[in-house]
Amino acid sequence: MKTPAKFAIGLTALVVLVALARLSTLGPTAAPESPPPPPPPPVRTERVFFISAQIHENSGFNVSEIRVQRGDHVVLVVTSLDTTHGILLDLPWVSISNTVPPGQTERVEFDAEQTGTFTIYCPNPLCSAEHYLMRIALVIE
Ligand SMILES: [Cu+2]
Repeated sequence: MKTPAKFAIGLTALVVLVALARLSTLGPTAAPESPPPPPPPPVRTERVFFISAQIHENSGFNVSEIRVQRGDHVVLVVTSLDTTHGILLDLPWVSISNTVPPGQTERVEFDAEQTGTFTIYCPNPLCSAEHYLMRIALVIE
């Protein structure tokens, strides 16, 4: 059986060993950790699309789909080749209705804030009998 004095010596030796073991893992030059740098701001890519519009009987919009990434800044440069057309876009975060007179060019801009597939329409119901077919799919990935 151990005597209290031997027990105290054994306990002291154990404490010293544990302390030495911990010191050896810390290393002599442990510098204080600095906080990680803040993440860079998201890159906002501007995507420009040149769109021509004419009555659907003569091919309507020259593009049927626009594909962008969420966060992109989208610019639509729309030229009407015959009568009044334009861009009608009713998104959950923005609504745009911009007519383009014959021979004119208009610029429409918005941010692609949510993913999904949306529809861009011609806002002029009188542009032609097939006005309802003038559509562009807007895909935000
Ligand atoms: Cu139209």
